[in-house]
Amino acid sequence: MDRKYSIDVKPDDDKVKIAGWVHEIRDIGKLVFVVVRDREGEVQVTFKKDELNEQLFENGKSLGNEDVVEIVGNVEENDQAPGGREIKPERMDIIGQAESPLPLEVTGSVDSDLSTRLDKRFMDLRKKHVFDIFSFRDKVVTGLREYYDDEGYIEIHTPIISKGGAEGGATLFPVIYYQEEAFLRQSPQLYKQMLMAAGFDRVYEIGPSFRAENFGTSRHVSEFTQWDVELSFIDDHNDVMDALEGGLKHLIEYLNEHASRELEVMDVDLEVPEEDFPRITFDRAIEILDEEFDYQPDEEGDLDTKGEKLLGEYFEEKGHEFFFVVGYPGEKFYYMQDREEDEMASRKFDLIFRGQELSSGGQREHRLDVILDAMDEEGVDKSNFSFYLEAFKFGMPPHGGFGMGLDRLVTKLLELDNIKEGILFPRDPSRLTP
Ligand code: AMO
Repeated sequence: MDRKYSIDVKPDDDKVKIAGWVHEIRDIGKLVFVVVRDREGEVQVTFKKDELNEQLFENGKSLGNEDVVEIVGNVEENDQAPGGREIKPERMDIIGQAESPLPLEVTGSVDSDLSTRLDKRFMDLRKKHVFDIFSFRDKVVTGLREYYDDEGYIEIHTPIISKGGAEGGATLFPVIYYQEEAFLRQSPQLYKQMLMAAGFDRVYEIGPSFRAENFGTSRHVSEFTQWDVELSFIDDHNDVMDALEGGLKHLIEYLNEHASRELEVMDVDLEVPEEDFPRITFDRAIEILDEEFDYQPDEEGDLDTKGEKLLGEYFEEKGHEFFFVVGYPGEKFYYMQDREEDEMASRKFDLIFRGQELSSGGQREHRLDVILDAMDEEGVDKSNFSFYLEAFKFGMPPHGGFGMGLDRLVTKLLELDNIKEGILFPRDPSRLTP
C-alpha cells in the first residue's frame, strides 16, 4: 500500500497508510488522540480502547512527542477532528523514537531566539511556518528558472574553487588546493564572462558565493546563494536591467499563482509591479538624499545602508518597491566606465528592493586594452587573472550581467527580519555548525 500525505487523506477514503512525526498527544484514559504531522500537514489518529486489540492501544498510549510512526488504518468522518476526518488505526510501527526532553519545541507554543533555533535547526525546520519559508524559496527558484529558460538562457555550473576573486582580496576565503593557495569564489562573474567569449550568448547560474567579511548584520552571511545572469550583444546596461526587471516581474506573478498558500500563511501581499522600475543615476540618488532627507553618505561612491533605506522610502511613496541606481563612480576594472557619451561614471547599476540592495550588475568592459589600463589603475595583480584576460583576445562580444542575492530576495519578499531565517544552515563569522 502506498503512503499518503496527510493532506490527501479525505473523509470518504477507506483504508490508508500514513507516516510522520507525533505532533500532539491528548490522552483521556480510554481514548488517546494522536496528531501525526508530515511535510504537507496533519491528521488525527484516534486510539479507542474498546475498538483495538490491547497491544495496539498500549502502543498508542506509549507514544511520545516527535516519535516517527507509520500507521495503517480506516478513515472515518469526524467533524471535530482537523480536516473533518480521523484515522482508526489497524496497525502501527514506531519507526524512530524521540528522546525526551526535546531540544526545541516544535508545536510553536514556545518562542525561541534565532540563535537557539539555528543551533537546533533540524528541529526548527519541523515547524510548519519555518518549513514554509523553504517551500516558498523552492518556488522562487522555479519561477526564475521558468522565465530565463523561456528567454533562451542556458543554465551553467562554473567552479567554486578559483585562483582569484572577482570582488577584491580582503574578503576571500583561502583554501589549500594541493600545493597552492586557492580561494572560494566570491561570484561566478569571471566565468560567466568567459562563456560570453565562448559564444554561449545568454547564461544563468544559481550557486553559492562566499565573502569572508566580518559582518554582524541581518543582511549579510559568509556563504550566500547568487542568481547570476550574463548576456551578449547588448547595446548597453539598459539591456541588462531589462533582463533583471523582466525576471522579477515574472517571478512575482508566478509566486502569486503558485505560492498563494505560503503567502497567505505568512500574511504577505505581493503586488505585481505594473510600471517600469525607475532608473536613476547615482548623482541623482545623491541629490534626492540631500534634498529630501538632508542626508550625505559618508563614503564617496557609495549610497550606504541608510542611503538605500531612505531612497527606498522615497520610491515606495511613489508606488515603487524596486528601482535601479546607475552609474556608480570608481568601479571595478570589469565594468564599462568613463564613456564620454554617457555622462555617467560607469555602466554599473544596483537594484534596490524595499530599501535594500538586491542585485549589482552592468555592462562589462569588453575591450582588452581598456581593461588592462583599469587593472593598472586599481593595482590588480594581472597574473591572477591571465586565464580571464585571454578570453578577451580572440573575439569577445559586448556583454553584461548581474548577480542577485537569492537569500536577500526571499528575506525581502517574505518580510523576514533576518537573512538567516531564509537559509537552511547559515554561515556567519561565529557559525560554522550545524
Ligand atoms: P555583489 O558583490 O554586489 O556583486 O553581489 C551581488 C548580490 O549578492 C548579494 N550579496 C550578499 N548576500 C548575502 N550576504 C553577503 N555577504 C552578500 N554579498 C552579496 C546581494 C548583492 O546585491 N560580481 C557582481 C555581480 C555581477 O556584476 O555579475 C557581484 O558579486 O544581494
